[in-house]
Amino acid sequence: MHKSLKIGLVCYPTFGGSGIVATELGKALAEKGHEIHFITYSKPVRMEWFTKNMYYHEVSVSDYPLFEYAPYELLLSSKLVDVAINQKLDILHVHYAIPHASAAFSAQQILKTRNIDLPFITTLHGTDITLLGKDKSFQPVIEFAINQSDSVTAVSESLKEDTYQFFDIKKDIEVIPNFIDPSLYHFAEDIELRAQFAEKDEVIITHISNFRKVKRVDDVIRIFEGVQQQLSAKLLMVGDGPELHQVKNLARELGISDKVFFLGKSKRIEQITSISDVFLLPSETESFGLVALEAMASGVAVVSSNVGGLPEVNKDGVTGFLNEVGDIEGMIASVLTILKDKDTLARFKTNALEHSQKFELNKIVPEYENLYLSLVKN
Ligand code: GMT
Repeated sequence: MHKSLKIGLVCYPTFGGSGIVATELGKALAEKGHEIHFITYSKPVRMEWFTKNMYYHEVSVSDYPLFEYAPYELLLSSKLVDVAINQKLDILHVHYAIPHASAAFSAQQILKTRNIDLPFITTLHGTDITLLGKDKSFQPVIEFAINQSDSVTAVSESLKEDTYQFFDIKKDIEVIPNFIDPSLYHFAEDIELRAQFAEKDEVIITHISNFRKVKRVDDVIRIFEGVQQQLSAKLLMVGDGPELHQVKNLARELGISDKVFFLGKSKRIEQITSISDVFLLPSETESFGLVALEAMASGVAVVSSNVGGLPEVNKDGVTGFLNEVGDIEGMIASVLTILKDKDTLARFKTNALEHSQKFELNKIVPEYENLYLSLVKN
């Protein structure tokens, strides 16, 4: 039995993949007997009301007339100091570099003046490097905070390479991929739910995201438009975000809105993936694509772009297909190939499920645990 640790976890508590990874990691570690302290501005969406060994500390962002923008990073650093002292944290693990890594560094320095040594790990998730991080307005601070971290992990080989390319990084970056809890996805197909959207002989195509530009949700609609000309199909669009309004209009303009269901945000995406045949993820950039892995764990074939970490998750011609970003015609052809007959679809679905097993929680969580143990002094 490993030493049980008191671990502070910092993340974005919303529907984004980094917050989901952090929350699922916290749950798995709590289950293994570690004490987990989430420190963030609201309760992580996947955190249950009360789970043994799991605690939540809110960073309250107060209004003060002088501030046009509340200084979240300072408030977070102060909270980290407070939680580290009062809960006697052994280690801090921050998910998403901006602004969590620099807040952790500043908390670490403050704690040093009180003779407390608190190592911190930064996990890079994607847009903190590929979109925001390399922006000149963040770059110097992010580079510094990554280099000051006691350990740095990235969620794919591709993100690791991008980080070395965009920044002057002096540290080794360890790749620890996203993971899934397989027990969540062994969910029998919900026949009644399926019947709400599609006839027996129709296929269901699904997309789940935060509907940001980077997800290219327009492409999802256009791909579906091409597919439904060839066979009877329905499209489920799950999530919410800045592009939602525009993409609903596009479905109307293309005359397919009766075949497209916009379902909003969902905490239980496994119910939706359990009734899906093909998952679409045509993103502009994607460091890993957790949502594609979640779909695969439900036995859903994936058609995605070939960027970032997606080729590490979706195996071309095996678990689905990879096409160039923006290659709508190519993606239509890929979906049609998967759906060409029942046996082909079944083969892709089985392969997707099998490949997802490489990323099961019991294989990945010990990698984080070993990293913590290597940094914590007795
Ligand atoms: O995909 C998003 O826009 C959300 C973002 C996040 O940080 O919450 O997701 C990133 O982290 C996930 C978890 O590591 C990865 O699976 C996603 O691929 C990555 N998104 C991008 O790189 C665009």
